[in-house]
Amino acid sequence: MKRLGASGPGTLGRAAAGVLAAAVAIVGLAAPAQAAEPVLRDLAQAEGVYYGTAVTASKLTGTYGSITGTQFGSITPGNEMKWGSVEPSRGSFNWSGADAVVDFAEANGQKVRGHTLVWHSQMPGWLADGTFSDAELRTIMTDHVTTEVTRYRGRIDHWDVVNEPLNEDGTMRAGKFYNQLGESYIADAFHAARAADPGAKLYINDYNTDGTGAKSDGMYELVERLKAQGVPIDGVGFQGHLILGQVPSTLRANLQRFADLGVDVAVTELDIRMDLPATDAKLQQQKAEFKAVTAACLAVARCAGVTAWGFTDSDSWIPDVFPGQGAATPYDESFRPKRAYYGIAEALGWTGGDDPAPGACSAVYAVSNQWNTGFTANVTVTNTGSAPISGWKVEWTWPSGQSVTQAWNAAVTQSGSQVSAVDAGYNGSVGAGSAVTFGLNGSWSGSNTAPAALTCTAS
Ligand code: 9MR
Repeated sequence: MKRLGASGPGTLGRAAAGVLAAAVAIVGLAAPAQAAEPVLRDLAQAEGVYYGTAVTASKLTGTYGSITGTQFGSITPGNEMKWGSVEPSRGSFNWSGADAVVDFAEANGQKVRGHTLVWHSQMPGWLADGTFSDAELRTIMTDHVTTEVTRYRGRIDHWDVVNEPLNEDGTMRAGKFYNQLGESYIADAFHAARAADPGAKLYINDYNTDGTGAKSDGMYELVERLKAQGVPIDGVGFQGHLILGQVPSTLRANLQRFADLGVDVAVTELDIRMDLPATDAKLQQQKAEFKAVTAACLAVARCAGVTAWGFTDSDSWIPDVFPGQGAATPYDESFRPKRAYYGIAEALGWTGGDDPAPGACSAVYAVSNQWNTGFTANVTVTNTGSAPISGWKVEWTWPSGQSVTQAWNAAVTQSGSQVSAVDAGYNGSVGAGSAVTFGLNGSWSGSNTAPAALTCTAS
C-alpha cells in the first residue's frame, strides 16, 4: 500500500515523519558509501511529503525509466488515464498505457496520481461531438468515473477527479458537462469516485490558481460550496505551470488558506519555463524558483507533495505549445540534472554540496559544401572553460528558410527557423580546451545566410 495514510503528513505530521526518516538514515550509516547525488524521493519522504513526476508510459525503460524509478516517489501519467486515451470509442477500452504506469509504480514502490477523470479537454470524439440528453450525459460521466476508478481501486493514491473547471476570472468554465448539467456535475463526479474507491484521496485541479487572485478566489469559493454540500473532496491541486521570474509570491499563503478550509493541497504539474536559449543566469534563477515552490509546500502542513510535469526537458509539453520557450524541467534533454534539481534537493534539506559549476563552450558554424538545393555544414564545439563539461547544446536561427535534412554526431531538431543541436551522448564530455564536431545536411533556396543568434550552452 502506498497511500498517504498512517505515515502521511495528514495524520502523523511532518515532525514525526522526519524522526522516522532520521532513524532510517542512522541505520544507513553502516551501509556501503552512498551515492553523492541527492535522491529526491528519499529527501521528500523524510520531510513527510512526496516528490513526483509526470511520465510518458511508453518511455519507462532505460535511463528515463531508471531516473523515474529511483528519484521520484510518485508518478502521474501525462496522458494515459485521460478519457480520450482509455475509451477512444464508446464502450471500447484501452487500458494499456494506464496499466503500464500503475504497474511501474507498484514495482518501484511509488504513489500514483490518477489524472484525470472529468475534463473539458482530451475527451474522445464520440463524447465531445455526441448529442445526449442531460440524464444520459450525467450517466455517461458517472459510469466513466466508476469504471476507471474501480479498475484501479486500491492502487491509486490521489485522483484528479475534476480538472480545470474554472475560467481565468474565477467563474465556471463552459464545457460539455457544465453547459448541460451545471455545477452539479462536479459533485456527481466526486460521489461516484468515492463510492468506487473509498481509500483514494479525491482532488480538484486547476492552473493559474497558484497565487491569490480572481481564479484562485473562484476555486476557494467552489471548494467552500462543495464542502458545504457534503461533497467528498479531499484535496486541491495547484498545477504550477509557471514562468521564470513570475512565480507568485503568494503561493505559500494561497496553499495555506485552502488548507485552512479543511482540504489537502498539492502542487501537481510544476514546470518553470523560460525564453530560450537557457543561459546559466536563467538556470540559476530557475533553481531558486524550484526551491521556493518546494519550500512553499513544506511550509504548509497539509501540502501532500509536489509533482513536476515531466522531469526532463526531452519530455515536456512546453516547446510544442510555447514556441521559443522551454528548459522548464529539472533535467536537461540528455537526462542530466540541472541546477533546478539541486534547488529541489536543497529545499528538501540536502546539504551535500554545490551543484556542478557551469561549464562554458563556444560554437563555430561553417558550410563545407553547397549545391543547388542543398549544403553540408560542420559545427565545432569548443570547451572554453577551465573544467571538463559533460554535455553541450548549440542553438541558432536560420534567417532565410533553410532546414535540416540529416545530422550526425548530435541530436538536431528544428522548429520553424529555430534549430537546436544537443550532443549525441558519446561526445558530450569535452575536456577543457578540447573540441568536438558535428555535422548536418540542409536544404536552402534563395540564399544560404549564416545562422543568427548562435549560442553554445554547456552542462
Ligand atoms: O502534458 C500533456 C500533453 O502531453 C498533452 O498534449 C496535453 C493536451 O492538453 O496535456 C498535457 O497535460 C496537461 C494536463 O493534462 C492538464 N494541465 C495542463 C497540462 C499541459 O497542457
